[in-house]
Amino acid sequence: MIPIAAEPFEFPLDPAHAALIIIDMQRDFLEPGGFGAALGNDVTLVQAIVPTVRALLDAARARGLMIIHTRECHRPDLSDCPPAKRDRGDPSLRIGDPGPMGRILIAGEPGAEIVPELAALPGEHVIDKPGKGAFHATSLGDMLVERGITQLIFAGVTTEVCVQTTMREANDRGYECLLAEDATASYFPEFRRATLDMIRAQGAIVGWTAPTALIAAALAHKT
Ligand code: TIU
Repeated sequence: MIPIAAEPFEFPLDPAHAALIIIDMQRDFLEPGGFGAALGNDVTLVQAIVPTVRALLDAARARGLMIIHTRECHRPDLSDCPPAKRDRGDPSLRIGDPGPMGRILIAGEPGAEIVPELAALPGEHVIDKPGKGAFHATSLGDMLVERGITQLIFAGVTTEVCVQTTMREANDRGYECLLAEDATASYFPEFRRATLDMIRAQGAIVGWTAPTALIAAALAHKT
């Protein structure tokens, strides 16, 4: 066990049973012309974390952790996209509409791909998910049980939507969840801050948070 000086108290990292899960670092959320921008957001805020997520990914790769990348996207026929999701709000482009990076949030289109700096390597897992949470309607739960994973280290976007939803799903399933504070971002900085606070409040009611440098140092620790 390698202690990490996390908030609200020490996180007991057990690398043999820990996985890194990087949530939705896709062009559709990070680049102009994608889903995030179509919802009216400034994507520069979420682009900024790419180097930090990469540092965490490199540390997890060096340690030999199980690595999971998720992508929020839908089948081309939209059969896994509830109308309640597609019709919500007044976006400039809806899920499935043609945009500058192909059809918005559709599997196989350029916009649904993970940004090149964080692309999965052979042997890493890529999970396409139709929901905000990565456990809903995916094989993630079975995959983690099969590998004996008990701890999840989280990074990605957006903090209060897909990251928080997945962390809550994982917490209810009994996983110890640690969020890398500076490797997650929101289109709304105040939502990111509030999410970090609510995750670790009430004695880590959802999980822990720690800076990437501390997590990377723990992963590099030889025990
Ligand atoms: N991946 C993810 O967070 N999906 C979203 O739709 N996030 C927003 O903040 N819109």
